[in-house]
Amino acid sequence: GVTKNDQASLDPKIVGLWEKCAVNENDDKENFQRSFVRHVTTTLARSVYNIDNFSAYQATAHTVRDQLIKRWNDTQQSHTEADPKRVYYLSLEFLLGRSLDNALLNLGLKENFGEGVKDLGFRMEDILDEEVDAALGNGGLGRLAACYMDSLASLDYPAWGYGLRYTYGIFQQRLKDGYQVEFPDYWLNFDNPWELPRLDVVVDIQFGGSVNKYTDEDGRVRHVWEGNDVIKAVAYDVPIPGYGTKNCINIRLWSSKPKRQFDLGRFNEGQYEQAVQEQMQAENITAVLYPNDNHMVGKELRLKQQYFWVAASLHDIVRRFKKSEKPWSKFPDQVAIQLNDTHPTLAIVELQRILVDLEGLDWDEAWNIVTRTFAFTNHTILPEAMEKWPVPMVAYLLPRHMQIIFDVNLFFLQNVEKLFPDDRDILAKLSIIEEATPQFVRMAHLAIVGSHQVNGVAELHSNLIKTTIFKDFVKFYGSEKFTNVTNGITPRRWLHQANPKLGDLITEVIGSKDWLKDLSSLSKLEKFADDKEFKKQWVTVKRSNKVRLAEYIKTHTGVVVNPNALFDIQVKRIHEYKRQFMNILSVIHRYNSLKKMSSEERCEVVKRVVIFGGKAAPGYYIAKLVIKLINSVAEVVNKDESIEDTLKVVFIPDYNVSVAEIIIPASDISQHISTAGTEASGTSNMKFVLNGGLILGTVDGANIEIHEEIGDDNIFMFGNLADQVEDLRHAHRYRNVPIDPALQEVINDIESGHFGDSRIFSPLINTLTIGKDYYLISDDFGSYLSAQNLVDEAYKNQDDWTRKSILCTARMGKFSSDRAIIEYANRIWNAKPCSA
Ligand code: T68
Repeated sequence: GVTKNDQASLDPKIVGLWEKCAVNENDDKENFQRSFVRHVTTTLARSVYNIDNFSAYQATAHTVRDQLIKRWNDTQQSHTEADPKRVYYLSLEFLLGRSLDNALLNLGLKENFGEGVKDLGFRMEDILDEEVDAALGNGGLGRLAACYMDSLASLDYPAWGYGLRYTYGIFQQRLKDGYQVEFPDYWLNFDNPWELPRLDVVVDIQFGGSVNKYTDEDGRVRHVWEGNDVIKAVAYDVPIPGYGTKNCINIRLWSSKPKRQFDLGRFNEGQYEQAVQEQMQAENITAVLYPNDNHMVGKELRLKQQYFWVAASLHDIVRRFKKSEKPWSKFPDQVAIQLNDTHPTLAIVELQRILVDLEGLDWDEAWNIVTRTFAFTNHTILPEAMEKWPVPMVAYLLPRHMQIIFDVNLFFLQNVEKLFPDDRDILAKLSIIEEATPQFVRMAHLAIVGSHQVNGVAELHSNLIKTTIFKDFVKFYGSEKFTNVTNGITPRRWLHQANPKLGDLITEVIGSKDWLKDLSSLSKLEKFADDKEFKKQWVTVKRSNKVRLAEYIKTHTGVVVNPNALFDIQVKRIHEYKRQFMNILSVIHRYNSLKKMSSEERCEVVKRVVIFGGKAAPGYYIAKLVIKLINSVAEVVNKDESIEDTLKVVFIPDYNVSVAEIIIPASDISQHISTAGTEASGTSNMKFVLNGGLILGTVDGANIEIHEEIGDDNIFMFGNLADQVEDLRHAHRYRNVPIDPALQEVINDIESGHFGDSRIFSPLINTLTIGKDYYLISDDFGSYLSAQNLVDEAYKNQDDWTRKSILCTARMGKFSSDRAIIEYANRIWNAKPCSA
């Protein structure tokens, strides 16, 4: 039938109005100001004589929002008409950060609007600073999803993201006595101009209940799942504008609402509390983001989140496909679904259920459609991060899905048996079900079996998944099913927006802004690496970014740092495998060396500011102790006048996307020092180098490919290699490996009480001494210290350092998320751009 929309678009009067409206009316200064004032008076209902920075932010944001909505509408309309193959990126996390600056830059409005607000008595920086981050993610995985959305939009792919609209994002971190304390991130406190509520797009999601069987007219056994609990999913759309295109894509975030407001019967009986309870339970589902990265927590509510999200998204995707009236066999030609880690793996089961139970397809026909639709990205090989759900929990919440999983497993293992007759061992290893008490569903196995491609996120990582955790799957499927797509980052946010001065300098010297669309054109900078005048400008930019960070540090920690010192930065989630512990231990070593020096000797040393930042999962005791140790060391070092200002230690609280935008452009050295083989890729490493910072890193993740691109002279690599890790761990377990002597000295120093009551830190020290040093800090400590010395030496030659810095930026073309998205589109999704 004809929908409301179709009728409207047929009316020539409305078409005429729409076309007028589709013309940009707010893009010059005067139009912007008109819109600004209109939003202050109508949207905000405030007096124009009483506007503070926050209102100015809101009015500016609403003006930009109007533009976004127009582009969003045009893009979606043109996709509906062209009906191309669509890409759906399913991610439980989208770590978007702030939107205003990004939208202004991507839409090309920043200059005019900047002048517009200046005229009205505001500074654009102050306005931008009013925005709260959208922090619906933990770290790398969530930020990667956000970078990929920027690239999908900028490259005109017909793509949508699907996620959850958490009421509380990642917690806010504050420090009390050097300890992390968590505060709720109630980011929706004020209105959120970057979302479009679609209160009419609602999907009923059921849980629990039972499965009934019946035989249909054709004599086939059919299943009907009757849930006993229904919750509504309401859509909120977040427009994502591309750079240098009118294309604007969508992230659809689902929010849970109770099916009924509350139980009127109970209410009338005077049971007010129980009546409201149902509502609260429903709203619970999307209340909070789980704050663990690289760690599985088997909470029932988390499984409910996953199914709620996946079921609502698939309902939407299937509905859109059905509008085209194409046969089901065409589904994989119209739809590609990318699973961001195993979190959305139930989507595989849900699609099979829709096709078999609701649409009446044969099992095999349906399964063929399913496996041609999905592809799966793995982000870690850490065993504690592997998702597995107890079979009883899945069976209770999703009884029909549990049956389907058992059937998928049965047919899969029958095929395995055909290829490897009499090999009981490989059946147990490949099974989707782990045979323990209780049984578990291994989500990664389900994701592999239900997808046509599986990818890792950097070369080393993609090789490791083929030789370690998934090696038996390679035996069965062959290695073609497994591939690599090295991660990337968007140069729009991470250079153009975060480092405008460097962006302008680059544009000026290479004579165009092409690099924003084609990052490989940064190679044009190479020939200026020895240009005296250019180097001077390069240094000036870095210096001003360091001043900006020094001011931020002063405001947020009270510590005064010298912008002429070497800024040495490690910012990322606090995790044992990332080894912030090793970093702070080396800081203690440095401090002790400085104390032993004469003041003449100290004159010769390179001054350092060692900067840390990052959140620890609230339940991760050891990670929280690392934060405490860093702060205890900082307290002693920073007030020790005897070392003058040769060393300062800073812990920046509440590291998030917008803080990263200040920190990253200011680095001289950043540290990416995970135990080899543990960091799947890392993406901040790319951001630092793109901004002309050098890396001190291990031979791990994307560090290896960065090294390949920028060359030996421009990176400091150290430590044991991934293929040595197993033997080293074995040695720690079964032999008494002596601790590195320099490390032992540092341990003694902590134990002497130099940094406060040493008993606090003994659980941490124990990870090295009686805990088998699982992350091999002792094994890498010597080469780490040597690499640190090389950094100091290199920094003394400022001119050569600047040359290295320029070459770093010049050679980072590969790490654009545009390159990564084109690889996904060509090698995995078979999707083509479709511009509005
Ligand atoms: C990260 N993973 C990888 N996980 O650690 C990092 N996990 O090497 C890689 O660069 C990045 O993914 C992008 O590929 C994560 O960030 C999580 O945040 C996470 C969240 C929930 C559950 C498990």
